[in-house]
Amino acid sequence: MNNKTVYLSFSTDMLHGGHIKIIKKAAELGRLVVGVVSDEAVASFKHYPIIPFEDRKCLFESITDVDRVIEQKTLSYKGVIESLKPDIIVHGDDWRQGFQKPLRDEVVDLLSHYGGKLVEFPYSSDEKYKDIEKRLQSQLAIPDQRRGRLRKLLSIKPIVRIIEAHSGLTGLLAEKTVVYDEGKASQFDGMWLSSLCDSTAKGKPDIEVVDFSARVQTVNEIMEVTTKPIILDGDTGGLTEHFVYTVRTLERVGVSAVIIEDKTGLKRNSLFGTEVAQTQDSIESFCEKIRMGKAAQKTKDFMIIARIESLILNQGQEDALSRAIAYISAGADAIMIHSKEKEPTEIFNFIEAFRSKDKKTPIVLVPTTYNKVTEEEFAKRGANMVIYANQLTRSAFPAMKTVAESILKNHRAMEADKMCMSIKEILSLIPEK
Ligand code: SPV
Ligand code: MG
Repeated sequence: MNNKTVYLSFSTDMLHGGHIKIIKKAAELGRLVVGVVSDEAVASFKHYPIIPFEDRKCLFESITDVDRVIEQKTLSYKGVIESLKPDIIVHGDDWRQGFQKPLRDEVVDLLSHYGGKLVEFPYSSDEKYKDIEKRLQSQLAIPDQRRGRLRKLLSIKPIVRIIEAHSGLTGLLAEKTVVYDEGKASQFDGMWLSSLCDSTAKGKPDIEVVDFSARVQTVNEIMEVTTKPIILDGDTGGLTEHFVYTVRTLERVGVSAVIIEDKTGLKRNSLFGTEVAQTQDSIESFCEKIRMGKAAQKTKDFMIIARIESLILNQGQEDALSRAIAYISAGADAIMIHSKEKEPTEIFNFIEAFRSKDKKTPIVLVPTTYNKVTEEEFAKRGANMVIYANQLTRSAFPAMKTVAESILKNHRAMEADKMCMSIKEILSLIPEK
């Protein structure tokens, strides 16, 4: 056998005959090092891996043609090329086009610096394997598989990115929207079942008037067509005696987390701030709700996230901080700190003060008003999750209203047509199988 180092990377959850053939061919070129793409990098461009990294690594280590297995932390090969300096990189020729092209260009450039070679095998996509892959992916929707994924994402990602969903259709947008840029892929990590958007979609105000059964119905609609983790906006959580049942139901159906806010009485939307009467719950009473909720859950996966309304209600940072500490000692798995200010100053100050006392409890933010800050900056400052809580609803409504007005004005739909997607597109938007 020659002494050449050959590198081939995999992001697959399963090994099939096609993979084994490529491994055999690659091993004929030299000593084969297999790169297993990290969970985070796989989740960025396809779906969350069903088989965790360590198990996927074991799978390749058991193949005789494979000399060594290493982790590939990013979709880019840069890190691997710099540390391994492979003589040959093997890849399917499918990456000559599409989102992977910038990755290929980078590989070609880096290899040229030291005379490395890229060997491309013709890519063949087999329907049989595609079908198995699809069936495997559908496993992600099973409640026991879905529920714990939010905790996993929090442990592997610098910041978890969540978007609002209030129907099957918005759920699909959250599930499937991917943006590619320079060989990197971005997508949402999960869904926020906003009380504001769920109520608005039903033509009702955001005052807990849409009852829990109706909220669970929305959860089920979304769950039927998606696989990503779901966080329910649980409003105040209601009476403690009722909240324990809420936790059990949500946990059973596969919801990953509920966020409850420390308000009591008639709940109004936080973004009203002090314009309307809103009452904050006492620390003791809210802690009791958290404690009872945590005691009611059956798995380790489910999360109860305590939402602090002190900044919304002008109670100041000290109040917010002491509540955060109390809620965590009552068992809260994470805290959400809310603000309606346009500037992020009070949020930044809170994060800094909180992180000086608590290094690891996840911090959740809803940057609706202070929206100029990027996710990277929030992560740098110590936040762990951002929720885009209402943007799909707020963008869809004006579009629908403009079209409705255009039809009324023109007594026909022709003028509105250019604002609509084509009939062909809407018919094929959701495939029949
Ligand atoms: C929601 O989306 O319903 C929320 C966040 O609770 S906010 O509307 O900002 O209060
Ligand atoms: Mg809400």
